Amino acid sequence: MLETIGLDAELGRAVAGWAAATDASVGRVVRVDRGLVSVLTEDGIRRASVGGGLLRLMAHDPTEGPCTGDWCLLRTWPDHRTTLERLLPRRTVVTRATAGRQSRAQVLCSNIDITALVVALHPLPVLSKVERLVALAWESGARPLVVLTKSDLVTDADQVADDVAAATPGVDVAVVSTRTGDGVDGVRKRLEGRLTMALLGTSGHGKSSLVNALVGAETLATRTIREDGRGRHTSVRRELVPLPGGGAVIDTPGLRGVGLVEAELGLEMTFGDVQRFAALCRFGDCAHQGEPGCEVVRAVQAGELSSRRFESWLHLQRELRSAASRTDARLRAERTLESGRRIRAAKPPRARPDLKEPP
Ligand SMILES: Nc1nc2c(ncn2[C@@H]2O[C@H](COP(=O)(O)OP(=O)(O)O)[C@@H](O)[C@H]2O)c(=O)[nH]1
Ligand SMILES: [Mg+2]
Ligand SMILES: [Zn+2]
Repeated sequence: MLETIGLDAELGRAVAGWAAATDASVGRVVRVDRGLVSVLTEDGIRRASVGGGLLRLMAHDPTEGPCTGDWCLLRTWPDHRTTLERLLPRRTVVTRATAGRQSRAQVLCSNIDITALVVALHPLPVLSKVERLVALAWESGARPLVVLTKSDLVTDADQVADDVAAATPGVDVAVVSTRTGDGVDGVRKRLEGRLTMALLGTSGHGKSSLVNALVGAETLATRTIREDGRGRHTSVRRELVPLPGGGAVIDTPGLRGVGLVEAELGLEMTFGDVQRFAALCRFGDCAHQGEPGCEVVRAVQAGELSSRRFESWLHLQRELRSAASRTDARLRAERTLESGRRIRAAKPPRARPDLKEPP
């Protein structure tokens, strides 16, 4: 069972020694509700609380805590309680900056092979928003895929798909309608090889409907009706759903504003063309606001670069810079606290649990 959602020889080796020595079992986190974690194991879903060692790591760094998609080790105690003891090293992570003034990364889900950016064809997609999502997706380490949904509502789906493909070089673009079923098989095919796909995007664009179409059943609530009778679409949890033919999808709640953290690589992948012009500006710190010898502005004026793309890139860059400065401020504050603390107690070195050496 776990093989069909990505448990492979490498992961198997990583857990073998430890699991045998401690009688632990392996599983994959399908959902986290506050402290309680639902884990898919060979014996079905088990509910576990987070073990003490892991809690201590989390106190230091919340990203060490379990998230949907994590491979983990569970132990069952004589009183039948189950605890989640360790997380296996994450191969990929989707993160976002947390809301609020501190820009600390929050891990949304892990061990993703494909990040699907789900964008409805109707109303017409805003290209700068798609670019922004794609930048986030590259950062995760997973392969991005743009899924354009609701193709039944428009007549020019292929034209829009071409525009999106032009704005996201090197990224696969799929067109689907969950209403007619068009294109759903194409998305399912991309999960061959027992891959895991996370669905990202703003709510209302059809993520949960796509999960249902892929599974072929009503798995997740696509609709809740509010008291006042107005329809509202919600999916409040990040939930990993195994597909009948192998592979898994993770539905995520709508991302209101996707914050970018350390997305330098994502910018590079998404705006490589703009960055190549920028590298040729006369001044290294050119702000591309009319400085002499600015290659970016020249390219826009010469029609070699669209001004829409230039604006979109500028906007993302500014956002990155301010996120980085917030992180710097937080790190400075933490360092001050830390040096105060060191006077009282020397901190033990922080080590990641080494899975190869059984305790
Ligand atoms: N016409 C049409 N409507 C769709 C399609 N996919 C989803 N919808 C509708 O769009 C709304 C939001 O869908 P949902 O899957 O809940 O979006 P989510 O918030 O991204 O999970 C619902 O009313 C769906 O019925 C589609 O392919 N075609
Ligand atoms: Mg949903
Ligand atoms: Zn410039």
